[in-house]
Amino acid sequence: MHVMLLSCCVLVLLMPGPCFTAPTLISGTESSPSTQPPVDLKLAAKYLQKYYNLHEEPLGRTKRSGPSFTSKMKDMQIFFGLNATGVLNSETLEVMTSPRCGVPDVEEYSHIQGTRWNKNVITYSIGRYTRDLPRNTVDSLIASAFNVWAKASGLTFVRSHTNNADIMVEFVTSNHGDMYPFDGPRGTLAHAFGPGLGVGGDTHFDDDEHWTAGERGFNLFLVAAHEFGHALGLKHSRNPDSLMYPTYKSSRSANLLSREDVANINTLYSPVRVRPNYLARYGWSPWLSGPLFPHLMKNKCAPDLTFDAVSTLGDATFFFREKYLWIKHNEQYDIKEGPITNFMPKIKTSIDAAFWVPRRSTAYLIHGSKFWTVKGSLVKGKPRALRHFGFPAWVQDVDAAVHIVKTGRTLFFMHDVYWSYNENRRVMDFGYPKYISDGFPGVNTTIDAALHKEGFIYFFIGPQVYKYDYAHKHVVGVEKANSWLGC
Ligand code: NFH
Ligand code: CA
Ligand code: ZN
Ligand code: ZN
Repeated sequence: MHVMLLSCCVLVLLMPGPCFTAPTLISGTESSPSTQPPVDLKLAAKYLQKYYNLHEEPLGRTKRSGPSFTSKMKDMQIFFGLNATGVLNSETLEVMTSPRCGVPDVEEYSHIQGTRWNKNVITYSIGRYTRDLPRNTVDSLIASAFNVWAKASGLTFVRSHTNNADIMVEFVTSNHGDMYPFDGPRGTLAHAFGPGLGVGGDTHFDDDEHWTAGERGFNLFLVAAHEFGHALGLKHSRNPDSLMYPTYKSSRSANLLSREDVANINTLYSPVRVRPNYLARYGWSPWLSGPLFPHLMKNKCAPDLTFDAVSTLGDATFFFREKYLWIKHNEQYDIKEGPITNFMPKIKTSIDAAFWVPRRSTAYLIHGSKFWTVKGSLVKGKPRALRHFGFPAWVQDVDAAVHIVKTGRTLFFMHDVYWSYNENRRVMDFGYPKYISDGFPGVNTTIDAALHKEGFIYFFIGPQVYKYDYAHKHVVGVEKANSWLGC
């Protein structure tokens, strides 16, 4: 179970995202007094909407002048090192129509780094090879690419021949099992997932490219070095001299890394942060905050931390809060954390309630009137309607849910009432809803999350957890919710 769970955890935080070839031109019929053909202005507007958060005007029209358009245009020009005129010129248009990645620059570049590996020895393994080069050439180009980063940081890369190395290197084409199919020759050359469990760190090369060890085609060493930057947690750089610049350049100087690349890898893996559980012990610290600190990290030790949902999932306990997730493995001290989408890319929302049915090895994650099934480790298909459990139509969401193995029942909590669902017969028990205060004396408030463990139900209520003896029907203890996360 443990292993299965790990394999599900898909980390996409630093995924450069799928890239597309040149945007198609929208044929313009409108005439315009502007000196620019309207077709280009439309294209520019679309581009700025897509990558620079330019807002569309109502009725699907976007002003192609005005302060917002101009300033977004300037942002884009500054980013690409063009003259920041705010006006669409041929140079700007050329960049806009050249192929690029489908991730907004504002987001992609706004932070130097993302997550990091919490260790300095990182394993890699080469799975599927390309036929463009002999295997041992691939091996040595990949090793050299890792060496670029090893020389610049305190990191060590160790080759493994297993399929559970931190960084799995693979040559694949088009659809290859993640959500980012490759696009055939040219366009996107490769992509890598940021540090993390499962697919985290994995690096894929588009085998529809012609991979070489020299100047022709695409140089595997150069592309791999860029990808491994992502696999270590680096984002794109706006400096064309940086290896982490988003476009391929065959002519790179002998020292591949720019000063910025070196600074970024060392900021991310600075000695002070190499200590494991550093964050777990100290939580937020003023000198760690600010732009150098991964912005999505939540302070799990804030005294008033509450959870939306808590559930067992295999050998681990999952704590959901907004779009964030902490995972505590039962036998391990360290806690994995990150945006929910890092672990379950399909789930782009918060989770209201979650429960685990061990004999089906299945977790159910509820958001609003829908729920996802997580079987073993994978989020299955599309979300289904909560109605499926036999709720009356007026129940559009639930606050908490918990499955009790002994009785084969799942309890759903909503406001001050709860339902009991018979998982064996898959029907709602008769006589529900009942008042929570009747069924659970001592608990007389709305419940945020509930978890069943070793005969007790733990009710997460605000920043507290009530330990409830289910057999004897009374509260036996109260603790801080985040004491579960080692705070
Ligand atoms: C890439 N990337 O494929 C390119 N760029 O230059 N094609 C990036 C990799 C290079 C992965 O991490 C994708 O960022 C394309 C496009 C920098 C090694 C700029 C066309 C998207 C020739
Ligand atoms: Ca390609
Ligand atoms: Zn891929
Ligand atoms: Zn990249």
